[in-house]
Amino acid sequence: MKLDRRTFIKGAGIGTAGCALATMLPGTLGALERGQLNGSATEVASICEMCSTRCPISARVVNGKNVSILGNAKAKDFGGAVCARGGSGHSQLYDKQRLVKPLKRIGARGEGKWQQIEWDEAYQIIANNLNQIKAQYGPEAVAFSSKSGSNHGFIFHLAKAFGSPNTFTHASTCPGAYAIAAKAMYGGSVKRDLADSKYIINFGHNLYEGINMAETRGMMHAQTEKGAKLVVFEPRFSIVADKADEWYAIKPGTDVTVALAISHVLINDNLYDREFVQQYVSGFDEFAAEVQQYTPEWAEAISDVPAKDIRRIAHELAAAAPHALMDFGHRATFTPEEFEMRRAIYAVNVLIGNLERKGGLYFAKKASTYNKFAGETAAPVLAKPGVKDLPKISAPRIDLVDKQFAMIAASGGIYQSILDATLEAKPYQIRGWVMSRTNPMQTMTDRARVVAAMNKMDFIVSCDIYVSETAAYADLVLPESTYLERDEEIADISSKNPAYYVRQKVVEPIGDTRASIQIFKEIGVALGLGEYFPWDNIETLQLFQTGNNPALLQQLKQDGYVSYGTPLMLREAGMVKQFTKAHSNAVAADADGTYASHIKFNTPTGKIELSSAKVEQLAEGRGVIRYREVNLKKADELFFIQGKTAIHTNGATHNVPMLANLMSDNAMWIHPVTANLLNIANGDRIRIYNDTGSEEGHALVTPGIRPDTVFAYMGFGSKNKELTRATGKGIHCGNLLPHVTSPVTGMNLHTTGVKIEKI
Ligand SMILES: Nc1nc2c(c(=O)[nH]1)N[C@H]1C(S)=C(S)[C@@H](COP(=O)(O)OP(=O)(O)OC[C@H]3O[C@@H](n4cnc5c(=O)[nH]c(N)nc54)[C@H](O)[C@@H]3O)O[C@H]1N2
Ligand SMILES: Nc1nc2c(c(=O)[nH]1)N[C@H]1C(S)=C(S)[C@@H](COP(=O)(O)OP(=O)(O)OC[C@H]3O[C@@H](n4cnc5c(=O)[nH]c(N)nc54)[C@H](O)[C@@H]3O)O[C@H]1N2
Ligand code: SF4
Ligand SMILES: [Mo]
Repeated sequence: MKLDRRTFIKGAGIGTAGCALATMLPGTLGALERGQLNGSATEVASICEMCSTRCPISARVVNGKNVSILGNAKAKDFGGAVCARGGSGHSQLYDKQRLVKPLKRIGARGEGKWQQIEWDEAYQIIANNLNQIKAQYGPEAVAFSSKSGSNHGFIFHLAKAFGSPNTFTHASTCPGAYAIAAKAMYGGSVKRDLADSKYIINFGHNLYEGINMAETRGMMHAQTEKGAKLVVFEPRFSIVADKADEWYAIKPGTDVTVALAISHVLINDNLYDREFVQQYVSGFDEFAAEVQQYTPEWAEAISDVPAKDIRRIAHELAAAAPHALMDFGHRATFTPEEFEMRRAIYAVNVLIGNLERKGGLYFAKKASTYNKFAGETAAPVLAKPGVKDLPKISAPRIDLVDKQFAMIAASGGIYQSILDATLEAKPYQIRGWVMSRTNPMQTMTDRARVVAAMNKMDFIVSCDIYVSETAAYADLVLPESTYLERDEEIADISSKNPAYYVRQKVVEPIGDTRASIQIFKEIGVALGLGEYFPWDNIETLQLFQTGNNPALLQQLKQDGYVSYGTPLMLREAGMVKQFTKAHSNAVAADADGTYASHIKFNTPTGKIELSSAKVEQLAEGRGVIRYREVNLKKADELFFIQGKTAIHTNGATHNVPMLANLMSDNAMWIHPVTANLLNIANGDRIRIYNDTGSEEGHALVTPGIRPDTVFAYMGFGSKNKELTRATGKGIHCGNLLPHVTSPVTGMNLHTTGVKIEKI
C-alpha cells in the first residue's frame, strides 16, 4: 500500500498533527526579538529539561522572574531554538498545581488524600521504612529508578550506598534496543549525521513530532538546504511522512523485512562497499548467506512495501553512499524482535560503508579521544567524581538472571522486571521502590500490573515536580525544584568535536523544593550512610569535574555551552586536513589523507560484527541477524500503535498550563474504510479494548493511517485525581498495552491489538 503525497493531501486534511512544525517557534514570546524587552533583564544560559533531549537554552529573567526561553545561540547544531515545550518552561515553573512541599499519603493508595509535611519528617519516614526492609529482606529488596538524563546519578548513588543492585532507567521503554544492537555490532553507540546526509531512510523515527532539536533541525537542514531525499516507512501519515519524498504505509512490526531485503539487494546486485567490509567487518559471509532468502518479494508479502520500490530504494541508497543513512530510530518498542530489527538497520549502514563519513554514522569525539588524535589537550577532560569503599553488593540484579540479557545492565536494566519481582518473587521479591522523574503508571505498559505491584509494596517514595499518576500511589512524594531552579553537574554533549554545557539556576526555587543532589544526600544521611556522600553542594562537584579550574567553570556558566576544536570524522579527508592544520602535534594522516587505519571497535574481534560469536553464545541462534515471525495481535483485532505529539512530553507535561491549553486530549486515528465498517464517524465516542484493558475516547477518522491499524498520541488519559488538567482526558495507551519483556534487549512492547466499538 502506498499513498503518494499529492493524492493524500488532496484527499485528506492533515489531521490533528498538522501544526507540529508551526509550533517550533523560538520560545513563547514568538515574534518578540531578542533584546526587545527593557528593564532589569538578564539572560541565563542553561539546559532545557522539558524533555530528556536537554537542549542548550538561554532564559530571560526580568525582576527575578523568568519570562521567556530561547535556544542558546552558541549551540549551532540546535539552531538557537527551542520547541513548543521548551518555550513553555515558565508555565511549568509558575504552575500553581506543581509540588512545593513534601506530601505524606493519609488515604488509600490513589485515593488522593495527602498531608503536607516537613523535609525532616519525610527523611525520617524514609529512613525507618527502608532500613526496616533492609534488615528483614536485605537492601536488594528495594528498587531505585529514574529516567536517565538529568540527576539520575544521585539517586543511583544512593542505591549503591544502600547496597541495592536494582537500579533502572527508562531504557527498556525507549532506546535500549538500538543501544544494545549498536553495542553488539559496533562495540558502542553511534550517532547519525542527518544534516549532511543526501539520502535518508526512516522507519518511524518521528523527528518532526518526537523532537530532538539538533536532529530535527539536522534533518530539516538536509531536506531544505541540501536537497536530501527522505524515504519514510510509517504505518501512519506522520509529519515526517508528510515532509518525505516517499511514504510507505508499512505494516506495523515488519520493518525488519524491508531492511533485510535492502541488504539482500545491496549484496546480490554488488552495490555494497567491499573495501569497507574487508577492512572493518567480521561475519559478512554468514550474513550474506542468511539474507539470500530475504528477497524484496518476500518482504513485500509481509510488509506491504512493493518489491520494485525496495529494489529501487536500495539502488538509490547505494548511489548516494557513503553520504547516506538508514536511521536507526529512537523509541525501539515496535516489536518484540527489536534486536533483529535494529541490527538489520545497522547492517545496511555497514554495507554502504557510511561510518565516519559525512551524512552517515559516527562515534562521538569526546575530549579524551579528540585529544589523543590532536596530540595535545585541545579540550579539557572532565574528572568523574567517584566514592571509594562503597558497600559490596552480592545479590544479583532481578533482571539479569538469564544470560541472554547480559548486554543490558549498562544501558539501564529491564525496568518492567520490578513488576515481576514484586508480584511473583521472580527471582526474589521487591518490597520498596524509590523513584525520581519517572511515571511508569503512564509510561511502562500494563497500567493494571503497575497498580497491582505498587499495592503489594511495603513502601514507595516518588520524587517529582507534580503528583504524577504514579506518585499518586506512593507513600511519600518529594518535591524536586524544577530544572529552572537548580544547578547541576557539567554535562558532556560532544558530537563530532568535544563540547560541554551546564545547567544553571535561572530563578530562586519556589516553595519548599530541593534539588536531587540535596534530596538524595539527605536521605543517605538519614539512613546512616552519610560517609558515602562527601560533597557539600553542586559547586564542589562542578569544580571537582573541572579539575579545580574556576576559570573553566566560569566560562561554562557564562556561555552555557562550550565546544572545542574542529568537527572530526575519521574517514573524511577534508575534515582530517582541517584537524591536522588546527593541531600541529596531531597524529599523521594515512596515505589517503584520512584516519581510516585508526578506527577501533570495542568488540571481541575488534571489527564491526555483522555476525557475532559472542551474541550466539549469549542467545543461541541469534549470532546471525535473521527474520523471526512475530504475532502482534489477534486476527480480528486492529494494530494499535502510538507516537509523540509535538506539544507534550511522554507522560510528563499534560498538566503544564500552556501545553494543556494547546492540547489536552488525544483521539484514535481510524481509517475511513475501517470506521465505516464499525459504523464510526469522525468525533464519535468509542470504546477501545483488548485482553489487557479498556479505554474510552473519541475517533479521528483520517486516511492518514493503514486500514488495519489505529494510532493515538501517548501520555493522555491520566486516571489520577491530582492532575486536574489531564485527568480523564483522552485515551490512556499504557492501559491497553500488555506486559512484555522481549528477548535479548529486555524491551517492553508498544504495539498490540485492539477492538473498537462505538459507544
Ligand atoms: N504507550 C506508550 N508508552 C511509552 C511510550 C510510547 O510511545 N507509548 N514512549 C516511551 C518512551 S520513548 C519513554 S522515554 C518513556 C518516558 O517515560 P518516563 O521515563 O516515565 O518519563 P516522562 O514521562 O518523560 O517523565 C516522568 C516524570 O518526570 C517528572 N519530572 C519532570 N521534570 C522533573 C524534574 O525536574 N525532577 C523530577 N524529579 N521529576 C520531573 C514528570 O512530572 C513525570 O511525572 O515512556 C515510554 N512509554
Ligand atoms: N514533542 C515531543 N518530542 C519528544 C518527546 C515527546 O514526548 N514529545 N519524547 C522524546 C523521547 S523520550 C523520544 S524516545 C523521542 C521519540 O522519538 P521517536 O521514536 O521518533 O517518536 P515516536 O513518536 O515515539 O514514535 C515513532 C513513530 O513510529 C511510528 N510507528 C509505530 N509502530 C511502527 C512500526 O512498526 N514501524 C514503523 N516504521 N513505524 C512505527 C509511530 O506512528 C510514530 O510516528 O522523542 C523525544 N522528543
Ligand atoms: S526538544 Fe524541546 S522540550 Fe526537549 S529539551 Fe529540546 S527544547 Fe526542551
Ligand atoms: Mo524516549
